[in-house]
Amino acid sequence: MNQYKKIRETDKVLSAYIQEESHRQKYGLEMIPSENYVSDAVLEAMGSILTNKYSEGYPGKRYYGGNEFIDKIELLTKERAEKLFKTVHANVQPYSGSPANLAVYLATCQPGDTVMGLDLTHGGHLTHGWKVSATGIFFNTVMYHVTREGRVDFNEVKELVKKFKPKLIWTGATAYVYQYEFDKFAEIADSCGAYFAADIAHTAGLVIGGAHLDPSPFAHIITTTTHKTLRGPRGGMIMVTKKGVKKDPDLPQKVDKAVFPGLQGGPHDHTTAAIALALKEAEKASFKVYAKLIVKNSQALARQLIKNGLKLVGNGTENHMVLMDLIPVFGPGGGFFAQYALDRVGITLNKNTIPGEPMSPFYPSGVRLGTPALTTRGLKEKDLIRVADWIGLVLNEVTGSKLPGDKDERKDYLENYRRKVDRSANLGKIKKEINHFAGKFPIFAWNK
Ligand code: DSN
Repeated sequence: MNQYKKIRETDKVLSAYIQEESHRQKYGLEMIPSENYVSDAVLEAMGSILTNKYSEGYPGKRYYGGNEFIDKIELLTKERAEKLFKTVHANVQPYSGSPANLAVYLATCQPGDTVMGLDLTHGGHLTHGWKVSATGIFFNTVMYHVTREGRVDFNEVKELVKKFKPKLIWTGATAYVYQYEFDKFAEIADSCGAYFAADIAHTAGLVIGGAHLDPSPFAHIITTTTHKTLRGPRGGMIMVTKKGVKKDPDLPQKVDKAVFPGLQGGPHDHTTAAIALALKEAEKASFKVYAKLIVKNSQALARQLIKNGLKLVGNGTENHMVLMDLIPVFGPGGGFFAQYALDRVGITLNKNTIPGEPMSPFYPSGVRLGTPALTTRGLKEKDLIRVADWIGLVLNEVTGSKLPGDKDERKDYLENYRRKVDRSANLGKIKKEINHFAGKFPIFAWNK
């Protein structure tokens, strides 16, 4: 294998680890809904000489010399982002989603101001004000929730807004199976004069691919990571909409100041270039096909999981992910059992809380899985039906495992569980089938 030849020549130990991970990525089924595979072009940009440069500041206003070409790259990326997301300003420097979101607080709020976001255990994100995040420590955060069906409880949102009059309201999630209701949030935020920020990290690719509602007419600010459905490098962006500039003409400058010098130093120019490439790929007609197929695949997966007797939050999905309620299979706190057994056969997903979670984020009662990465590899609806059948078989194999209520008992129980799963001949057989199946798909099937 010639891939990463120089790494192999320089560091055999590291090279072996990378090869192992590369093998896992090729022969397994990657179903963590926030993960994806990038094109070779994006990968090349990430590994380019652009990593050698420092460029604090913004195009035309840098603190170091030698930035004439970096300026061109950043401007190109910014223009592409603004066009694709229909916004008037894009900052493409955030290192990832969490710093991007923190910059929004810095741009719009003072420490101690009241902000609102979706509760983490109901599918929200840490940076939407969760208590252990800097956003929950330095701001007065009020959390809204979802109903049993997993939809945002807008009656609650309205009441909370009336009572607490937040300065900033977030929408967006990490575990939400419906389209984000930007219009409803906009109406509520406008009623109290709050900034409305849409964090579309999970759905950015779906938005520009026409497979999800568009936040640009509704939100003042849009944040996103660039590595999920958008299929770029690990990075982040903050965009200001026309509506945002109407509310606050200085918002673009406030955002830029918050990112640098507020929070970050030099931007990662190799990442910026890779974002430019991902955005270029997202301009192609085939990206729309990919985005729509992600949703179709996820709906095919959901239907077949239900056919196999499994319970899904919301009984299906409107986007790229499915949230499985495993209480009927394992009782409360059984997400780990599913994650571990599926990992063992090569299906990677993650344990996750479900609405009304009876346990905790560490021992949640569900799993979250999705189709962006598999869609990038070229899997279609019929393939997802097969995948759902394997998931059904694996869960059948380990059904009845139950998380002990007594914390001291848990360690031994979980160790025994792992041993049983590792030794299972049936699971070993399924693993071989899955490795064979996954290995037939290219890593990136959308080169045209
Ligand atoms: N880690 C991301 C996810 O998996 O959804 C959120 O930051």
